[in-house]
Parts: sequence; C-alpha cells; structure tokens
Amino acid sequence: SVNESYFVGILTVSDTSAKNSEKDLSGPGLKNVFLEANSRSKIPFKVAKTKIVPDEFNDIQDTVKQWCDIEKLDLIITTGGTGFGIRDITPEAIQPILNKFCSGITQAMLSASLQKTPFASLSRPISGIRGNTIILTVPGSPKGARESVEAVINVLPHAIDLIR
Ligand code: MTE
Ligand code: CU1
Repeated sequence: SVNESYFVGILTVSDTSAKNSEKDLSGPGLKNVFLEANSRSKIPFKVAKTKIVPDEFNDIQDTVKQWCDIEKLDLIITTGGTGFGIRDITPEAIQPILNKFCSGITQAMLSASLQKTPFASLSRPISGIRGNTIILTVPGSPKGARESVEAVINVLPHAIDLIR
C-alpha cells in the first residue's frame, strides 16, 4: 500500500474545549504532527476527521465506534482524559470496545515520555485495535500529545499495513 493514504481521526476529549473549541490546542497540534510526517517522510497520512467531545463515557465510545465501524479510519488518536482527575475516563471508555491491546505501542509512548518528564507516569494511556482501526490514547497537553505520537509515528504505517 505504498501510495495509499492512511486515514487518521483526532478526537479531543476535554470538558473545557467542548464548551469553547478555541481552547483546543492539542487537536490542531496533533494534526500538525501528521502534516509534518507527511512532508518530512512522505508518509501519506490524511487527517480525515477531527472532533471535540466532553469527558463523557458515551460521547467518547460513540465517536470512536463510528470512526472505526462506519468511517473505517485507519488510525484514531484521542487526546485528553488519560490522567488521574475524577473526570479522566478516556482509557476506561476505550478499553471495552477494543478487540486487541497494543501494549508495545503504549510502552513506547510512555518510555519516550518518561525520558522527557517523570510526570508522564501520571498519564494512563492504552492502545489497541478495533476491526481494522488502531486506537491510541495520548495526554491532553499539547506537549504530552506531541511527544507521545512522535514516539511511535514511524512504526504506524507498518502497523496499519498489517491490519488492512
Ligand atoms: N507525557 C509527556 N510526554 N509529556 C508531558 O508533559 N504530562 C503529564 C502526563 N503525560 C506529560 C505527559 C502530566 S503532568 C499529566 S497530569 C498527564 O499526562 C495528564 O494527562 P491528561 O491530560 O490526558 O489527563
Ligand atoms: Cu499534570
């Protein structure tokens, strides 16, 4: 699939950004990470969907299920809701809708992040596969989101090729 695009969805999970989309810096920041990979390494990522939902179990699950099962995206990145806050439930919402866990990807994101800051241990990311879609949950800060995705972006094309 040398010339085929990899279709990406970026889901911002944040009560604050759901009320005022101008507060969302992580979603646009992640979009740039994929655009950069595109121009730097000619990896044909296309950000096909972006959305903001509040930290609500059903909003997160419904969006991810639709993007996997109906939109047939290759990759979904959620940003936010991975921390220790009472409202942080992104991993709990995603976990039950996965068919497989990708603990190596989670480990790669965490280990790269821990080399930047010990506070990376306060994120609880999970990664997995639903159907033909890979799903990653990354932290909500623009910095944490970027550092996490950059740690694995070069292995994602091969990962997607394997499940097509
Ligand atoms: N990971 C990286 N790579 N860089 C960071 O700056 N911040 C951490 C952590 N992971 C951080 C990071 C901090 S301070 C917290 S509280 C959690 O992510 C927050 O995750 P959340 O925004 O998804 O709730
Ligand atoms: Cu923090």
